[in-house]
Amino acid sequence: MTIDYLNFKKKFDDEGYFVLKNFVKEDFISYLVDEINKSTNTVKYFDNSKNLRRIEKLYDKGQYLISMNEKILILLKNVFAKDFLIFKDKFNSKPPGGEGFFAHYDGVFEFINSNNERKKGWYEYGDFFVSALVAIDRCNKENGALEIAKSHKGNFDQLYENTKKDGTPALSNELESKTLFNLIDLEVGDMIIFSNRCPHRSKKNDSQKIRRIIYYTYTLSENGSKYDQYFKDKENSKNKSKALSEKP
Ligand SMILES: O=C(O)CCC(=O)C(=O)O
Repeated sequence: MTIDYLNFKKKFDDEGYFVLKNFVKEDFISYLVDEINKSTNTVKYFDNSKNLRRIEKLYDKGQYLISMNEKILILLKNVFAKDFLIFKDKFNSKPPGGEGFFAHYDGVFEFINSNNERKKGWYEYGDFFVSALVAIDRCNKENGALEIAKSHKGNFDQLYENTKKDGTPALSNELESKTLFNLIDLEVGDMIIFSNRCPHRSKKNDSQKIRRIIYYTYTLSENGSKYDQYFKDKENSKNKSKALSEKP
């Protein structure tokens, strides 16, 4: 398969995101799922019905998880001609009936740190964030696939004005109603690469089957790794409302 990196870069510059079909094969995903299911020393989140909804700190918990990160790093280097480092990582699981996610930017929220200082979300760690979302299951309208909009311009303060300013990066209702979202159907192993400045959301899973994705986020390596600092700050954050899912 030849990959048209220039075309991806153009799409990213124009829209803030692009889709890469068949990034990994189905058997790779099956091994990955085994590793996720067996992973330990991670952080797990459950919803009110005790369904597993998210696992964090897992990108280095198995050879396929590690390989996935390495493959994404190579792709990002080829597209952006820059080196990246993993910033944060999660596995999202949406069980049948599981709630969706409010429309939001990634990382555009304020939090209060352990010294009671007000901090600017992810912008404490950099100003360029790109995420890779890989489908573990088919993602479609019925099961709450990602809906994404063209990236918005602006720095933290400008983007923050478009949010609800409630400790989450949720978009204001006014902006959400004016924004055109594009639902992205994915087959197993397909991937979306997108900027944190792309508004995105997803609906409830109305199907009978689970919908799972991997969601790794990257920062430029020139600023050094922010991974440990991010998770430490997240743990110590005094924000009351950290949840994006409609019923966490
Ligand atoms: O899993 C989804 O449907 C969307 C996830 C998302 O937007 C997020 O975790 O920031």
